[in-house]
Amino acid sequence: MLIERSLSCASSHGLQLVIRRVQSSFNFFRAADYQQRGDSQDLSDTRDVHALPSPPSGEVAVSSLPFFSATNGWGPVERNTSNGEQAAGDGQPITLNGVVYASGLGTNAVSDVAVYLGGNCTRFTATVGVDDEQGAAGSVTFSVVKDGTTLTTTPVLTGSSASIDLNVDITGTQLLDLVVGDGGNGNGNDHGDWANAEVQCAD
Ligand SMILES: [Ca+2]
Ligand SMILES: [Ca+2]
Repeated sequence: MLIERSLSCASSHGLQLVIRRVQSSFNFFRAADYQQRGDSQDLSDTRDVHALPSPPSGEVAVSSLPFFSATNGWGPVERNTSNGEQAAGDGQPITLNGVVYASGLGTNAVSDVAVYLGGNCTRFTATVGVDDEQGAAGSVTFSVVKDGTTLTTTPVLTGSSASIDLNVDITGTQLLDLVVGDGGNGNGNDHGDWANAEVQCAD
C-alpha cells in the first residue's frame, strides 16, 4: 500500500514536501525551486525513515516478524520455503539433509535479513545449511550480527555438509542481522536456509 501526501509551501520559493509511506518505511522527499541572480535553481533531498514495530515477545519465528530490511542474491528472501528461483513465492519446503522444516527463511547469498528486536530478546536459534534443492552444490556461511557486531559465523557449508544448529546469546540486541555469505566463490547454487529460525524474548 502506498500513501502519498503532498504539502506545498505558500512561499514564492516553491518549496514542496512529499511524504510517502510504504508499509513501515517512510520516504521523505523535499524539493525547492528558487531564483538566484536571475537564474532558476532547484534543490531536492530524499531520506528513508523506518517506523519501528513493537519488539517481539515470547518465542517467535523470525519468518513471522516484519523485516526491517532484506537483501537477497536471487529474487526475494522467502518466508517458510526455500529460495526457489527468482520469483517470489516459488520456493519448496525448507529441506536440509532430508529433514523438512515448516518454518524458516529461504535465501540465496549474498543475503542480509534484519529484524527489530528492541532489546527484548535473549536467544536466537536455527538450523542452517544449503537447501537440498541444490544437491551437493552451493557454498555459504551464516553469520548472526548484533547491532553491527558479528556474534558468530559458521564455517563454509556446502550442499553435502551436515546441518549446523545455532544457539546464540543475543541479549540486548536492537537490530538483528542474519547474513548469508557466498563462501568466497560466488553465489551460484547458494541457497542458504535459516530453518526453524526463532528468537526467545521477554513476554
Ligand atoms: Ca523465489
Ligand atoms: Ca558460494
